[in-house]
Amino acid sequence: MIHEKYYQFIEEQEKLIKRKNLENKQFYNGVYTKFQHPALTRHHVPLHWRFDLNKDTNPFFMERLGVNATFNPGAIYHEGRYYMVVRLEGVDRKSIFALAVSDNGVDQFRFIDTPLVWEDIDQEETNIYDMRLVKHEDGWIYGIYCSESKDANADEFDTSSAVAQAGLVRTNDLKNWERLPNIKTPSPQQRNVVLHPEFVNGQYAFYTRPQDGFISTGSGGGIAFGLTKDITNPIIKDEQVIQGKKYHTIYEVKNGQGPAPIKTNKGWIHIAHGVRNTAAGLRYVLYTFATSLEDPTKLIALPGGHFIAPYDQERTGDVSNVIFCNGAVVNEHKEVFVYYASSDTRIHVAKTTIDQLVDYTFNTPEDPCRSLENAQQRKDLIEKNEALLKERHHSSPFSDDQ
Ligand code: M1P
Repeated sequence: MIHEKYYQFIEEQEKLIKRKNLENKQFYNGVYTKFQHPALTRHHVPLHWRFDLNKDTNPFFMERLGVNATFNPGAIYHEGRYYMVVRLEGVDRKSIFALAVSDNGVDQFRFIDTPLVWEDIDQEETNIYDMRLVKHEDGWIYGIYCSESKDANADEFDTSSAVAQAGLVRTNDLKNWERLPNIKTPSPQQRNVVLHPEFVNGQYAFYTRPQDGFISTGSGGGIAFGLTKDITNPIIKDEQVIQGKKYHTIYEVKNGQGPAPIKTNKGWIHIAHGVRNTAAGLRYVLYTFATSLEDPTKLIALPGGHFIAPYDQERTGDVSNVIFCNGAVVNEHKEVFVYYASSDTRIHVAKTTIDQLVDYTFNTPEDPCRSLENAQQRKDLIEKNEALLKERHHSSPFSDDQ
């Protein structure tokens, strides 16, 4: 017999899932639109994924397999619908992947099917997270994710050191997934590995993030680029840093490629995360940069500062002061949906267009990286605007009508 509470809760959950997510008019920057509510939270997770519905075996209707957070989704626009492969973190700290879909990309995201599983080829793999979904020109949809294992070389008493590697799966229907071997690189640790959607010199191209430690990049760091001939045995021999970390920037501690770059007429636009240190700990924000269509290792634009940073309630959560993005999609109207998580807790969407993204990435001034030069940069803008305002002020009020 199904517990009566199920019917009560499912009604409430349906209201949440069907709620319209209107534009947040309090926020304006001309670059993208924010919305009033998160696009997806742990409260969207189906009840039968969390509760044993049977009153005989669960008389108190206890949540048997609780969900702590839903965040860092990979995303894809597929057959006219918006899909996310969500990092669903159980109360047991393990992250698993779950598919959610929406018809409009902004609201009414609904988890479907069951959490994703595939052939278990690596018994050491303990945790999986942060999938990038990439529709490659070879016809497959690839999922590249962080595959984390206990560090076998750590001392016996050290139960927290881990090794992060890049796991790889592929599908053509978002239902059946084929597990391919982990991507091998020269770096001892890898996170934020992303497949470039096109072949480069006839090879599969990846963005990597070489680093020495699990958290710290050490002597490594930066967003790097590497090639491999065989996706079924992916070995990257050389990693070339194409956009490195830099002193006194928003990516001074580390950075990482977000989703696969977006192709535009002016170049590949990348959404990445940058990390800096503060007295309150690490602060994660998003920024953009562009690489050349002819040579994807060549940086051609790097706007200064952040693109998306923690805002209002986004600032707090399990790991506060974090914005992270590993999913963005473009539809046939050239609208761009950036799916980002706040504070490792819930998922939001920011909506923009290819035109806005190009304008932002190519026309936002670079960070001169020295306060006096930054002051001069702003002074130049002010003086230019003052001259324009003065000119307008002195012209005839009827001049526009003549
Ligand atoms: O907690 C913030 C983020 O930390 C990691 O990011 P990075 O790989 O740059 O260190 C990831 O674990 C990410 O999942 C998490 O959101």
